[in-house]
Amino acid sequence: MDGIVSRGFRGRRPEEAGRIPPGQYLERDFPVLTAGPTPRRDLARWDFRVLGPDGAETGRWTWAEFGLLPHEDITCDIHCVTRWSKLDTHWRGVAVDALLGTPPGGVTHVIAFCDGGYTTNLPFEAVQGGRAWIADTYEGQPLSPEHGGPARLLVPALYLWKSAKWVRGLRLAFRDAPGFWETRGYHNHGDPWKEQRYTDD
Ligand SMILES: Nc1nc2c(c(=O)[nH]1)N[C@H]1C(S)=C(S)[C@@H](COP(=O)(O)O)O[C@H]1N2
Ligand SMILES: [Mo]
Repeated sequence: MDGIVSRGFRGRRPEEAGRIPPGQYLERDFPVLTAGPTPRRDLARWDFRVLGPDGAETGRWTWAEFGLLPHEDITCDIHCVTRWSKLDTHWRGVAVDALLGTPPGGVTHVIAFCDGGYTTNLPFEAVQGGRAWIADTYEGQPLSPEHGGPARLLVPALYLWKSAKWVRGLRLAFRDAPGFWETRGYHNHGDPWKEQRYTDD
């Protein structure tokens, strides 16, 4: 029997079928992938800001204010371009929709910015309509510093490099502006189901 079961499906549970994008393997742990040191920010000096295309601040929340915003429970699968996927991860966070409100006409992209200087670009639709959150809780615990605590962007539909850790805000933009990995050979969009790993994929 074992011999006719293909390698990729051995040991895979039925509920996992069809949930692992091409070229990915199932990971049970939660690897840490960070370019550079883990920033530590005093919560008293943390804020989350939304900036308009002109750079003007259109929204700002302190940590205390952010904590009072409506939070949602999120269960999602996450996919890292280094080929691990993790299923049914549980988060809590604030929907990006609730932070952006109604943006000015003509906005096409958002740029996430972070403590430590990391940035990533996303089409506006990718963070709209319940597709993205600012997550502060993972598996019932405050998000750990290694995984982006106190808060990270969570965009489960795209490779995990788009889920910026230690995120401090979103800048709305009228045009695209590739971020940290997008200017270092990674794909501009990063859809795991289309295997958009590298620039020319
Ligand atoms: N600020 C910041 N966010 C980041 C990164 C980073 O280096 N800095 N790495 C990205 C990459 S490449 C991946 S795969 C995921 C990894 O998240 P994890 O360490 O929680 O697994 O975070 C993304 N977000
Ligand atoms: Mo990554």
